[in-house]
Amino acid sequence: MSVARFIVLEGVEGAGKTTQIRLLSSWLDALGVEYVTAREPGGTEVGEAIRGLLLAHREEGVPDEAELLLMLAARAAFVRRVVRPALEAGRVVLADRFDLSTFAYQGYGRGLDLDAVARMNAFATGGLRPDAELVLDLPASAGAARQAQEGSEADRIENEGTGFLERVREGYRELAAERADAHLIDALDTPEGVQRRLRELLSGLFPETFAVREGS
Ligand code: T5A
Repeated sequence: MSVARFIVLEGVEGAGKTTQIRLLSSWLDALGVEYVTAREPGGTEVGEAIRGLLLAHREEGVPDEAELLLMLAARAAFVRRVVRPALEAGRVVLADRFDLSTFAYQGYGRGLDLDAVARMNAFATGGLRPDAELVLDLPASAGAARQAQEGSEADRIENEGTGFLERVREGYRELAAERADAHLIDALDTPEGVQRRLRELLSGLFPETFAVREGS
């Protein structure tokens, strides 16, 4: 039986996705599980170039439809160049965002039609779905406060403000309630507490993948 799994971390800005992927990587190293990590938009040469286009500040702004199509163009490359090859090689993929971000940001945040987003997303992914979507949930203002404390400069999407990001958060909560593979996790806990919860969840869902390998 293949132990390859496609695991996605989701949530608003500053929810702790990067932090948790780093901690999950240490866990997988200790278990002797082979994995790759990647972020979206990004993860490939073309995806990183699109990320630069999307997150830079633009005087003219970016029409919502153009934003959606660019996110999906990056995803098409990500699926074909990173996710499918890794899964076929029997590796775990730990992704920082995937299609739930598109539903939450471009659907709930920007107000684009969710059915249209779903159709175009299915074309971009070729129907590939994550095995688990771990949604780190916290008020958008708390995520923004973490980022402010970090001192990082806000990108174009973060600059949309807390009203936009609260719609995104509500979107995540609704989507997580609808999707069987999505799990809502309280991200206000400490990084260690969140990590403990994620490990428990993954070990329970996929015991054959997240178990100690012989020789490790
Ligand atoms: N986007 C993306 C779309 O609109 N549509 C799409 O389809 C896709 C794929 C990507 C942007 O693109 C948008 C969404 C985004 O706007 P990004 O940089 O990948 O941008 O996403 P961000 O969420 O902005 O990434 P961040 O790195 O800022 O947030 P993280 O990864 O969630 O948070 P992290 O781990 O970097 O932590 C942030 C700070 O909080 C601290 C950390 O030390 C750090 O300082 N922290 C905690 N503090 C207290 N308690 C905890 N539990 C903490 N966990 C972390």
